[in-house]
Amino acid sequence: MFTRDHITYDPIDLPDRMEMTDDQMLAESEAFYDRMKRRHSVRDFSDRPVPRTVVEACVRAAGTAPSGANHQPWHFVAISDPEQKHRIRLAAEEEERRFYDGGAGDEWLKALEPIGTNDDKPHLDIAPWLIVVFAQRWGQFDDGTRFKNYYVPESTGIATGMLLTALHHAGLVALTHTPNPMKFLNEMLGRPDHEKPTMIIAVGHPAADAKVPAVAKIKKPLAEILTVSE
Ligand code: IYR
Repeated sequence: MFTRDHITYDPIDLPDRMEMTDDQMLAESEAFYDRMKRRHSVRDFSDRPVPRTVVEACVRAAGTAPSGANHQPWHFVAISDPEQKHRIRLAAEEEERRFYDGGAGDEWLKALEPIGTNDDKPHLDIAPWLIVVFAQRWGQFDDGTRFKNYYVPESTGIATGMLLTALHHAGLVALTHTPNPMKFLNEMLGRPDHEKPTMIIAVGHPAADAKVPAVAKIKKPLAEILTVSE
């Protein structure tokens, strides 16, 4: 991907310029908010399959994210193989049992009560796809020499957010899942040691009787999340 002949500054005209009036901008941003407020983290999946091409298009969208020095320090592994998903479920549930049996501490477990999570993770079997996100501490030129990556958690977080947005935009639901520790995923998925698994995202369609926690509908009002100085 990175070659040593791409390490000098070479400005080009801004491609794909979007010209909108103020009214169009407002209409677009409000329509986007309207769409995004319908995104929910869903734990109850149906087994309806999702075409690989849809997952690929969503990951391609995630790959357009901005990143430190444009190093794109992420790698996604998409799994639909039922046996592989099951192995991930068993390993994740083992970690989660320790977490919910007290490893998390009282305050954390109390915080999770309204969300209704526990150590049972059937969605890791049922959801047609699991996408595991890896953050890369360093990258490699095509000649094999290493370079350091910068703002790795931030960059990977932005790409992951864009992936969740793309999945929602494609009519899918997702659940971010973070068993702790997650290092078992490196070995299971054959990823190198310098990559840190950050998240498992279960992807699919919601079950007919899917539920979400009522508290998840309570979002902070704009006045609480935005301060304007003009
Ligand atoms: N990793 C656990 C616990 C968990 C933690 C947070 I913070 C959540 O918002 C939800 C769950 C799990 O996935 O169950």
